[in-house]
Amino acid sequence: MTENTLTIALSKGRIFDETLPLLAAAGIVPAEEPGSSRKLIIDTNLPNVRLVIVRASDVPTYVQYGAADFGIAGKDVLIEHGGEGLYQPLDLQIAKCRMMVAVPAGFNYAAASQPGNRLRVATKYPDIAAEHFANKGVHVDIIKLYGSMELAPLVGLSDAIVDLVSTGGTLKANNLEAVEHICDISSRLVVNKAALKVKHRLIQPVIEAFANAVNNQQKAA
Ligand code: PRT
Ligand code: MG
Repeated sequence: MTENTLTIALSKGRIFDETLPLLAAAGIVPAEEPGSSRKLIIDTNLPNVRLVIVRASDVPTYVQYGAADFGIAGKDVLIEHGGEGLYQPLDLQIAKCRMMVAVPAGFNYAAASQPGNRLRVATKYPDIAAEHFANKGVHVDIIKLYGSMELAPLVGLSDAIVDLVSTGGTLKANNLEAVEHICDISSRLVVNKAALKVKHRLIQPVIEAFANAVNNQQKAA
């Protein structure tokens, strides 16, 4: 953690795309597109600012340990990470989606999820799923998966899944239906607590530029 440089942790894909306008508002323009390059460290137009490209679920870890000063992570990832060592000053209102329970079309979820019953639930989000079903008084066997949750109920691995839904197209294509809304998800700015103190002069203007850009986007919407 060099005092006069800023390292920003981002994931490829939707978060990167939706972060570009926010970075631009803070005067930061990446030198290249991570999609078109295999580089994991990307320079920017500013000599003291660089981006590191990591897995979406690894962003909080890089920031927690100060390997990046700040980053952008989905609320889903932050809940599972726990948020230790991180400030979360801003909801960026990007990469929005919903955490849902889904089951095969026609499955009688209302009957299966009565308090006292037992359900097998496949998910990448064991903490979120466990809390949701504990609140309902439903016993669950959580089956941790790392992707393609939609497959699990189709091949008898689970009764239900807990996953993110945005358009609903993936559920539909696999003959599943959303039966319960757990929470709304968007991406947050996460800042290393020590870096916020030591590099306040560098980080504070970026937080303010992001906040203004988010406000302007909300007004325009
Ligand atoms: O892909 P990788 O394993 O590296 O990581 P990741 O899947 O966590 O990363 P990425 O880039 O796919 O997602 C990053 C973040 O985007 C997530 O942490 C969420 O906060 C947010 N986000 C927003 C989403 C979605 N929308 C989303 N729809 N993340 C995933 N999805 C998936 C969902 O899991 C399901 O498989 O898209 C599918 C459903 O989409 P629809 O449009 O068919 O409903
Ligand atoms: Mg993905």
